[in-house]
Amino acid sequence: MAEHESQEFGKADFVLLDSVSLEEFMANLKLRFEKGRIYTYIGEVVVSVNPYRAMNIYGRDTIEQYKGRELYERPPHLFAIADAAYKAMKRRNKDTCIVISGESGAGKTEASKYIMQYIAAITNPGQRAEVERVKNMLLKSNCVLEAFGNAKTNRNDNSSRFGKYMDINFDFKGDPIGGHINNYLLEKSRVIFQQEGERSFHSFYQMVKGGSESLLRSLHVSKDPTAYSYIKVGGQVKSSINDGADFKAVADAMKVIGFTPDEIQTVYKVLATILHLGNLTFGVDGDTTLIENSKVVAVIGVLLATKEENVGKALLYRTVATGRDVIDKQHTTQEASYGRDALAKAMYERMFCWIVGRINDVIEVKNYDAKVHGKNTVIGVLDIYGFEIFQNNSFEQFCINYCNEKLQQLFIQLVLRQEQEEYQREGIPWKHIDYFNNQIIVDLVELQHKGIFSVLDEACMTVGKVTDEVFLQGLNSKLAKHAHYTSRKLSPTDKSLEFDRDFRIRHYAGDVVYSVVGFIDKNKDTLFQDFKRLLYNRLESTHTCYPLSSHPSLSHGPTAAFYDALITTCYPLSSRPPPSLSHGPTVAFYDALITNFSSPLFSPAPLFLPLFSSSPLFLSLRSSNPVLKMMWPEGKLSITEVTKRPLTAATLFKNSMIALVENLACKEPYYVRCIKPNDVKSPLLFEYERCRHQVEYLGLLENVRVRRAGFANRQEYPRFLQRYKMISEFTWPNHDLPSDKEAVKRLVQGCGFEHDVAYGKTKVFVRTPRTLFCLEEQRDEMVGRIVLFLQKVWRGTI
Ligand code: AOV
Ligand code: MG
Repeated sequence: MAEHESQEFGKADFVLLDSVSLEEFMANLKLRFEKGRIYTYIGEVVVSVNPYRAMNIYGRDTIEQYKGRELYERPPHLFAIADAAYKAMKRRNKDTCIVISGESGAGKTEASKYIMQYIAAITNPGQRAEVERVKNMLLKSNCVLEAFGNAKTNRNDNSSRFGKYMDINFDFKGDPIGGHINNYLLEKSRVIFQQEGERSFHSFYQMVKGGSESLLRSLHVSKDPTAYSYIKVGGQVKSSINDGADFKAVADAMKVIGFTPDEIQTVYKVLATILHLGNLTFGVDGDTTLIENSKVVAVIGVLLATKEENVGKALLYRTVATGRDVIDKQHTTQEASYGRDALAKAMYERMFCWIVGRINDVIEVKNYDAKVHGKNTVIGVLDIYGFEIFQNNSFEQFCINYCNEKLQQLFIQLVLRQEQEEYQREGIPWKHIDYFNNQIIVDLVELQHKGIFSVLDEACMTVGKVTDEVFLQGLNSKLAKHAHYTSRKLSPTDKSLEFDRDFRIRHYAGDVVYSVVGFIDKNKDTLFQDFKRLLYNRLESTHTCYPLSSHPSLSHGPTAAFYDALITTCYPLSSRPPPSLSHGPTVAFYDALITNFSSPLFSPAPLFLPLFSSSPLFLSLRSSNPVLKMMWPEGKLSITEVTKRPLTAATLFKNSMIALVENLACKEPYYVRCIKPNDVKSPLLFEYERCRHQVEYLGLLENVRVRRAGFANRQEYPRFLQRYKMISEFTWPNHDLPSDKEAVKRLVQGCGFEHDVAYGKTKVFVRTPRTLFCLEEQRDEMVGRIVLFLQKVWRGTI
């Protein structure tokens, strides 16, 4: 018997509630959670409550039960939604996506993994080797990405600190043939800082705990994570996770995916470099800033395959242009620390993106000819960082919470739109249901000129000293009247706004107080981290152009001798131009210079050292490690790309979110709405208020209402017949009416449900759940009678 008849476990679909009220909804959710039924439907949406315990519902036998079945035939499950998305894609050749949302710790990442496992398990019945390979890669990539992109936070021991959207491509047979991962804004500030009780990314602890002695010796890393300041800021080096075992699992997964030994070694070197960087301290001797623990510098030099003095210079000096001269200016200790941290963050972020890129190289669809095999279709799985509120909320939380606003907006649009479209398509009238539309908050953040991101970008472009306070003033003057924005200045008596630096956003999921400190820096990030671009722009602007192609020594491209001549003669470039470049170097010349910068033939003259030495790029470009160089690919950029003004972190994030939403909107969406039952990770505790709040802000009640105001259930005619044909003499075992639609009409008439049913073009719509109950009851009864009858026939008693 399908589970939805059993009252013991509550209603399997919220649309079947006797009346739609918050109380009834909550009572059903609570009952089901307590009975170990963590999934419940709202039509085709799965509501999931994190069980915080291992559930025996994901095994091979369960998978078999869901394979190819319809949603309502089995108890609610992620597998059913995965199957529905898969079937829709296969039957109708449609791209689908599964959007998993919910706050931090609600169970999104776990859900996304079960969904992928299910898809992998039900595909490739023919055991084709190439498909098996792809499936294996897709599954293995999770483990690698979690190691480098997840961390323990105060909300979740395995919190995703990056957003992930994964496309799985299928061939005409419905077997996975490849995929692609898009990653969104990694919370790189975690590399250097963690709040009390939190950890840095798992990868660091995994290496320190799980790395072999010889590996650690070669990296000069000790086995004690508390020896490294960057990863002990939060005071938590242990977690519920077994770091040592995970280290091996991740190393194996990387091998399987196809990372070479050199690549894996380089990853360890980058991790070790970051650990060492964190231990560097700066002091002063008279006027000189110096590194107090110079042995560490030597170690970093070795790890990065560059000279010790390059590292030292990069950390202690920066280049300043005074008029036409270029000089080395020493950092203050504060500036040096800032630069060190920026380098550590940039190195980690680059490495993470490079890892994603390498995985994509391996899983991308190869050798698929759409002309021969037909269109390859896609199921996208979105698992992003959930809404979060911490003790201190900064730029990262702001971006994460904005991202959740965007997804909520998409849910509102698609769930309503889908419903609307279905009624229209089927020729059934539609009634409007009220709901809270969070578009106003999305606009507050992203609107051109008026939105918070625009105000932030504007503040970052301001000439002169830009401070976070300037940004806050901008917000206060532009948004003073906005219903979802306030700040300490605007609401001085508000107790939740403790400090002058605070502003508060009323998000769809709750109020969050953000500290403005660090916004400017984090947003500008892309503006200043790339010192190579700075070099380019500055040199270009101080020199006139010379047509490089006509230069005799360059007719076959720049030679080693050319560079030699350049280096020796052009210092100082502006005051004494080399004769062969009497009109000054051209743009193309600089292009060539930069492109060839990592060439072994090229050794930068003193002029260039300080220019590059303030850049993180300097280290990698000068490094002779080819894997490291791949993580810093700007050397390959053309001049137009290099000279373009870099976008800010906020703008990049906003653009990536807009693109993501557009991509999801053109696919057929399936939703998983995750709920976190308590804050203490207990499998027993259903904190009523906490859950009620989530149900409210997720708009679940409205979802039920929309679903019910129209029709609680809809089924295609043949499917409906197949399930209920035994309850009418006109339809069992077969009907002789002109169409299935006519047969369904006849069946419904016979049961007396006509008033509660509407007939669409391809589907029958059932308004109230009670009708469905009755149908199910009658079906059960008839099935029972038929079985009895057949048994008698077999026994020969009839
Ligand atoms: P999240 O992805 O939604 O948070 P996770 O999927 O990482 O949350 O879940 C948090 C923890 O809850 C997991 O590590 C498990 O211990 C437990 N859990 C979740 N779902 C299940 C399940 N189906 N069965 C058993 N345990 C589960 V965040 O990434 O922080 O937004 O950013
Ligand atoms: Mg997650």
